[in-house]
Amino acid sequence: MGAVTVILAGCTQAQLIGFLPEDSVGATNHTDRITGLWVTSWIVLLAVGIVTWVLIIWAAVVYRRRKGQTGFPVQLRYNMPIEIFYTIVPLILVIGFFAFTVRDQTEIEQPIADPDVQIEVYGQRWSWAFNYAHEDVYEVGIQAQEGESGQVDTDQLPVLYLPVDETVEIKIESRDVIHSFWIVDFLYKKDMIPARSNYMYFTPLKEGEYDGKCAELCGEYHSRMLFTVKVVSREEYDEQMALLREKGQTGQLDSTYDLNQNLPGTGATGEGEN
Ligand SMILES: [Cu+2]
Repeated sequence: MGAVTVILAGCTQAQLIGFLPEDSVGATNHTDRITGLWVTSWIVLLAVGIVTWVLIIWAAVVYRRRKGQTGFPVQLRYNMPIEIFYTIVPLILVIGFFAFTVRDQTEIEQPIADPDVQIEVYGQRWSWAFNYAHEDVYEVGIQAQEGESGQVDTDQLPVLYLPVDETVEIKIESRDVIHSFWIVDFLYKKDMIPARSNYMYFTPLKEGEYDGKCAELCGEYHSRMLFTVKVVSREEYDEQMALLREKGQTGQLDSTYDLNQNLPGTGATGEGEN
């Protein structure tokens, strides 16, 4: 522990969070847990790496062929202590990684019974639609446009608003092919699968602007499938909802707009249609 403390004391912030994005620190109620799993895993893996590298170099140096030696060196096999060591240690590591992953995954995937904010996100080639269920308003975007310098014009990206310190449920859907809903600094993404609903639950804890993108290659303009998340105060959130209402964007953009209308269970026959 002493050695670890000394080593970590000399670390930069970037190293302490395992080179994950710095804005992710405290971004949601889950990010610290995810960073913890990531960093601890790397510390364990590096420790295993150091032991392995030292043993390789030690064996190569100490047991190298000396001048004048001929024939094979002494052949060793069935070394029980070593065989037990390299069976047990990986087993402990695998069980450990599995256990901590399950622990954190269970915590992160825990549904929120009565979320303050309920949002339905549709992925569609190549942008996003956001339905705000409680407010009964929606926003729909277009794929990223180029600004004058050829860079992405961030002002034209669709924006998802979230109120800070309130519990959020996001229902994740697709209108066409598999996309993936990823808010980079929230350190979490989830596939958007046609005819299937996935969910994400979290509480944003830090006001700010975060980048979102599609993380599943979905076609020609996949790389333009970007959005912005703005975590704002409740007042500003309500203002934005009122603004959408003023623009006439009331109601929900539901599955009526899905590309695939002939999925099993929808009652479609496929006859007389194409
Ligand atoms: Cu996509």
